Amino acid sequence: MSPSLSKEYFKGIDPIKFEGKESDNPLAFKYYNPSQIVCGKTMREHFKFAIAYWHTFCGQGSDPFGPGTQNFAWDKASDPIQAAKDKADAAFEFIGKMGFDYFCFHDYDLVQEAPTFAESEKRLAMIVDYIKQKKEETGIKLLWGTANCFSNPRYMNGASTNPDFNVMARAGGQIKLALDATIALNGENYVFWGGREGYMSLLNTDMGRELDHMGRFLAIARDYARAQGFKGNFFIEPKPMEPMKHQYDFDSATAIGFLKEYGLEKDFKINIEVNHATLAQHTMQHELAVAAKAGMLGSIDANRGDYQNGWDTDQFPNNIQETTEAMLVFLKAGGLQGGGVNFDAKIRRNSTDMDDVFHAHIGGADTFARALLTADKIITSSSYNSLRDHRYSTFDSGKGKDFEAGKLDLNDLYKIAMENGELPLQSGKQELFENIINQFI
Ligand code: XUL
Ligand code: CO
Repeated sequence: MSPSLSKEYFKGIDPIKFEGKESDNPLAFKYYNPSQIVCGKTMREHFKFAIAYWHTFCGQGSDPFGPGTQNFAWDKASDPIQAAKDKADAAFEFIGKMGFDYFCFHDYDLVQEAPTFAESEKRLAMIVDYIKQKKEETGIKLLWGTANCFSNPRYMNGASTNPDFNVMARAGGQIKLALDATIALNGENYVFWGGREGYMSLLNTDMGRELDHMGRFLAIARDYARAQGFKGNFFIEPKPMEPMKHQYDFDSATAIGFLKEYGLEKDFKINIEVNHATLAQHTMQHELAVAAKAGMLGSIDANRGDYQNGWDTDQFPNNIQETTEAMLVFLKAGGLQGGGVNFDAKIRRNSTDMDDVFHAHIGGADTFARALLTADKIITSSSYNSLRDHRYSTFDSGKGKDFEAGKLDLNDLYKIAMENGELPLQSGKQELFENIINQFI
């Protein structure tokens, strides 16, 4: 069946439009107005919202206590290629109706992995051709591709860090094909999430050797993609744990240190996920600030955790306060380098109506839009920036300025300390800063 003759899966749902915050239409954006300019760019350009193929079109809602609850109309064909085409039809219909421009995928989200590697390669080539046509028809683009090197039992001891060379080589073969697919689909970026790159027990693990293998593996993956003409960014997506007890890409700071140690910092940036940040005992804004400081703020996987549960619940974003604080860092950094905001989030197991996934993405987009508008107002019409700058004003002139310019040594500090005597306390004014955020929400 040619893409243009495909059937409608989300019947009765029209394209989602911006209607403003007075609208009572649940299937309309209240804050996300794609063409509205904020801080010099349209919201559409700031965010580059993307749909995560795995959650929205593959995730059936199973949990450790029961099977999936979703009954996807595109998941009926017994032939894997037909099933993959049906899923692509549903995906492009959904993305188009949301008015988003991008999607993200793992290789085996697009089509089911085959019993042999050779057959998997054929299946991927077929579905990539089909999706290429869908992209051309709709103008929808690929934000990033990746490889699922964590679900298949062969990767239970890791992929690029597997102690068995042959398993590592298999991961290399798989990532070559995922890079080929990403390049064929004009992907703007490529992600590495090291789901099983880490350990369950340090007792049976040679951590130094595994890290060296991972560094070498990422370098040859980059070299391959560059040789094929790929100009986009590579992203590392940090996560501290789950599924492993300890994952090597623990958080932004750890991943940046790793990239610098292995000479990968020119090609790689960071893809920061909210729920991964909170699992690492950080806030999202902390992770964004760390990546921005290193010039490596690449992309965002948008979702949220649960305050009471300590695992990766991947809920849709809805916390305006937290997202506003994240958008303050985002705007200060000048936005994302090459990436976008990918909804790596899933509806709850008991959300089983066809419209639930629309409510979820509308809510996520509105949360980011409202937070961006609020952060912009805080920056342009409050004392927030000047209050923060004022805390550092002693470095703007005199000896403080000399220190920043590298002109003072420790003896100079000793002399200044002697001359100054005891110093008055300077308040951090945290509560005032917190009140400014609330005032503008
Ligand atoms: C897992 C996760 C992944 C990556 C891509 O927690 O976030 O879906 O985003 O492999
Ligand atoms: Co993610």
